[in-house]
Amino acid sequence: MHQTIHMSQKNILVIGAGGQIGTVLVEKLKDVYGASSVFATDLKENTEKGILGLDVMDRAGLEAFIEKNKITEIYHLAAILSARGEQNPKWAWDINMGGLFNVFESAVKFKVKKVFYPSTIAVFGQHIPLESTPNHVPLVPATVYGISKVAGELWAEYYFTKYGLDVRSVRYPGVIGYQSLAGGGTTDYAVDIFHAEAKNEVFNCFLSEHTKLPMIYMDDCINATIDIMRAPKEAIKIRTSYNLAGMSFSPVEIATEIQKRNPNFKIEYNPDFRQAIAASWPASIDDSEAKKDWGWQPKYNLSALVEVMMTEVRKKYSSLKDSL
Ligand code: AKB
Repeated sequence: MHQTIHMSQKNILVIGAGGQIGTVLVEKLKDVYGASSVFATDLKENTEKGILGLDVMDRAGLEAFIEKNKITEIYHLAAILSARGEQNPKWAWDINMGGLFNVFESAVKFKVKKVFYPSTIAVFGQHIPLESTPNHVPLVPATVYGISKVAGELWAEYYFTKYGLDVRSVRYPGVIGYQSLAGGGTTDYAVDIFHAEAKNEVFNCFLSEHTKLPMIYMDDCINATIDIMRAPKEAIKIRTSYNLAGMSFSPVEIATEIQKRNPNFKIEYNPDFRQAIAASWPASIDDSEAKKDWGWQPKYNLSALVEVMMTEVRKKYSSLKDSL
C-alpha cells in the first residue's frame, strides 16, 4: 500500500475511468495522490462511482475540462478493444485515433506535464517470433484495434520528439482483476471464467484449449502504470511503448489451476471469431527493456492469480446472495 501523499499541484485526469482498468486505477491514484487530485471521467456520468461525464471525442469539452481543472497529468484509457473493434472497424478506428489526437493536441495546448497512453499485445502480428517476442520487432497487426495502437505508439513518439510531450506507454497483456468486468477484448475469457466458477456454471470458452496468451494480474498492471508515470523522465528510453509481461497461460492451464481448488469446475471449448485474433498474438513477450529502464517487476504468477481471483469473485457472489 502506498502512503497517501497530498500534492496539491498534481491534477490527474483519467479518461475511461469506468472501464476494466480505469475502475481500479482511479482508486489507486486517489490512494497515492489524494482523492482531490484525481478527476475520474467517462463517456457516461456515474455519480455513485464519482465519475464525471466527458466525451474524449468532444475536443472543446476536453479542452475546457483540462483548462478549468488545471490538469497536469492524463491517463487516456478510453478505447475500443480487439474483438469489439472487428464488429465495426471504421468506427473503432475513428474513436481510437480521434480520441488520441484530442488528448495529445489538448495536452500540448495546455502544457500537460505527462500523458499515459496504453498500448497492447495486439500491436503484434505476422513475421515475428511468437514466444518471448522482443520489444523491437515489425508490427503487423491483424485487427483494427492493433493497427490503431501501432499508429498511436508512433504518434506518441512523434509528440514527444516534436513537441516535448512526455507520453509514456506500456503494451498491456490481457488484464485479469476481480473489481471490474472486461469488455470487448479477446483475453476477456480469463476474467469471465472466474465468474462462471463462482456461479457453479460450466464455462463456455471462446478460445481453443491450447491458445496461450500473455496475461497480467490487475495489481501488477496498476503498479506498472503508476510506476512508469513516476519514473524519472531520463529513465524512459522507449517512447513508442514498452512490452509488459506478467505470465502466460492457455485456457486449459487456467482451468486446471481452478480445478485444483474446485474439482467440480467444468469448461467447454467453442472457439469463435476471437480464436483467429488470439492466434495472431504472441504466446509470451519479453519485457526486459521495462525491467532494465524503470525497474518493472511483476509479483503474480498463475497460481497466485487463481487463488486471489477465486476468493474475491466468490465473495462478490456470496455477498450478492446475502443481500437478497
Ligand atoms: C483485448 O483482448 O483486446 C485486450 C488487449 C490484450 O489489449 N485485453
